[in-house]
Amino acid sequence: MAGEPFRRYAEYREYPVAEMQTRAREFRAELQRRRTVREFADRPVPPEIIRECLRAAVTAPSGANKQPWHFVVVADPAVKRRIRAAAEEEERAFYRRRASEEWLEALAPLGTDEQKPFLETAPYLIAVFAVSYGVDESDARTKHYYVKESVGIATGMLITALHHAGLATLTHTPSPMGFLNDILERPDNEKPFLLLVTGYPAKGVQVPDLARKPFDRMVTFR
Ligand code: IYR
Repeated sequence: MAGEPFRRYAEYREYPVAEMQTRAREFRAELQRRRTVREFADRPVPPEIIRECLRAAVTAPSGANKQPWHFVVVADPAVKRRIRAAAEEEERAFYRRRASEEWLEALAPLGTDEQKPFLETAPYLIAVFAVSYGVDESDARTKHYYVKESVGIATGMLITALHHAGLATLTHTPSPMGFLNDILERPDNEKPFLLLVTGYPAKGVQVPDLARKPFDRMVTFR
């Protein structure tokens, strides 16, 4: 069968069990400190940090290794301003008309509303696109598989990488987000997945005092 040649997985590392335990615990503690914030400082973040975190994200596993994602890093204030204006327009409709009572009630503890100043304050907006199909050299469409799962995994890895680097994020999903294709000039096969607002948290930022569900209700061992 034709295909990619195989090679030895030489970069794999096994750790002694005690070290695995320490690594697992320390990583868990590190992730436990992650909180979504909705207010960002306007302090600049070196672009190399964002680049490194994206390099981590694109190592994600994906359906048939199609890597069906595209990330657009927006730092240009004029582009951020356009994104904010378009997002706030959709959000106004959401909060005033589209959202059900139940949905608004579910959001109440988060204190969200139609104002999205962070879309201009934060130094970076990372627009994540799910690439629903590929296009080959002769302009024919090629299939992608498990696109949402793949992009979700890559986005999770990106959030983790940014947090590990010491940055805060907000997963923002204005709905619908078609305006991102227009503003960022992305083709029709790329569907906006979410906007990851990234930067330092605002000084003294407050977060809702939310509880995580009890672990044993979320995980079953048998
Ligand atoms: N997209 C809106 C509403 C919103 C929806 C969910 I589900 C959230 O977890 C948070 C917000 C907004 O960004 O305000």
